[in-house]
Amino acid sequence: MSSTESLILQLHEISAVKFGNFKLKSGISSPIYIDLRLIVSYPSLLRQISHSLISALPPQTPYNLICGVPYTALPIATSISVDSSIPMLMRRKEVKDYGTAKSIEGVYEKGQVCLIVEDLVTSGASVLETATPLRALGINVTDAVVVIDREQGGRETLEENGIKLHALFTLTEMVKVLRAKGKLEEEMEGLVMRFLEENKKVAVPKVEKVRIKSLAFEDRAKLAKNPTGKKLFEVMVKKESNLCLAADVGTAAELLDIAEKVGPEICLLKTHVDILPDFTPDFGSKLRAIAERHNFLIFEDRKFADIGNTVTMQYEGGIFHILDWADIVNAHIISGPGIVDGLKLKGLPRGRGLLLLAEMSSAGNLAKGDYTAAAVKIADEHSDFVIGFISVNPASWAGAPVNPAFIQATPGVQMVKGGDALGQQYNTPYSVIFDRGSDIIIVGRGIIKAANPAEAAREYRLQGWEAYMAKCT
Ligand code: S5P
Repeated sequence: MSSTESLILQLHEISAVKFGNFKLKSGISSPIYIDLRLIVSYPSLLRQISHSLISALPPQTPYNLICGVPYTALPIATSISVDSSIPMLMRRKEVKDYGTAKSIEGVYEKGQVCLIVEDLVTSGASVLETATPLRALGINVTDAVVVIDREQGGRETLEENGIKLHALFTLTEMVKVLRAKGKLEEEMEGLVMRFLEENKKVAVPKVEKVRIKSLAFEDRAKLAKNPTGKKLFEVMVKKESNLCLAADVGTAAELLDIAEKVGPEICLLKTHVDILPDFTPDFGSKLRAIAERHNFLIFEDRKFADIGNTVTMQYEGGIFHILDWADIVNAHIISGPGIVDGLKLKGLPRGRGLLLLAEMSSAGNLAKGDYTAAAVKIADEHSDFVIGFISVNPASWAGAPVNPAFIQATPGVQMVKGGDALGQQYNTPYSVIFDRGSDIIIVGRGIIKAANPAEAAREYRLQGWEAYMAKCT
């Protein structure tokens, strides 16, 4: 019996592979269920798997670091590291909002090569989620080794991202071995093979979608009609940053302080000026001086929503004089295109830009479908003033492709998917930029609540930029 056959039989023996009728997390029913977390209870099997994984690598495979995809592959990576005396790195799935807020733990130098270890590869997304922060730190990732390849596009997606996949066996091979060894009835084998075939087809369009190469920000800057839109693209390229800080702090003094600290990492700083109890008329000029020093733009998140005539007054008047200091403001389109005409009347002569709220990040919001499509239509009609959208999943927008001169900026971003107690919903920088097709990540509490906001901002910038780079190659 080959060592692969023996491994497959042992996995079946300990019920890490089961056949029957299982409801998967995604809601679909599956005749096969794989749970390799169980191997931590069988040390000799764990050791055997680690040895086999290393043997599965071609002899010339370069690596001097090992990193397991959290969580199932962590013990496997640890076992390989201990066995081969090659140091390991650990990726945090959730980045703490206290302490150092690092996403990679361990000692490394730029230019080292890290082998990624994973238990099961389906689309390849989880391997990429581990490769991205490593690459952002200057660590090379060229190879990944896995126990089981589900053959659902993972190999191809990883190949396109410069990662060669080495698998101990495919799911099909595993099913064939179990059938040959009498562990599986013919009928169940048929069910499983049919399920795999059908799910292969389901997975393909998703993989195709992420393959569309995005136009670089440099090229999109040339398409922008609005001077602020153009400048924002240029700042992003110059600073290698697609990070917007949502500076929702308690006072104007704190805001100016965090702007100074985080300034080098961001392309855009977003304010809610009406939450600052110590606002004074010189706030705008103070913030602009910091923005000039660190080369970022200012976005007042005023979310105008009234009729055209009213918003002209709200934009330039009152206590805040937003028009005087904010490069960019935003507006809901609930009141119709007149709101854009009103804001444009004041903003365009000053070279300002406008973002339209096409989608929102909060649970149960009504900005979807026809509403989102209406925002795109209004933007097209005012592309001299509108510079883009607040959006959540622009890759899913139906209909004609959105003009690449428009910038997509997405709130609801933290290192871990989740939410807050009041309906906010978070996605990771990678999924926002790479999967959901946005350009800018808007991050508030992920940065301002961190013990070291500048360091946290740097981590968000690196992850956001790496995901953008991955989209362009
Ligand atoms: O749909 C939206 C639109 C915006 S502009 N959802 C949002 O959360 N925002 C803003 O983004 C929100 O007002 C806040 O300033 C920021 C998100 O902050 P965080 O602390 O949840 O990251």
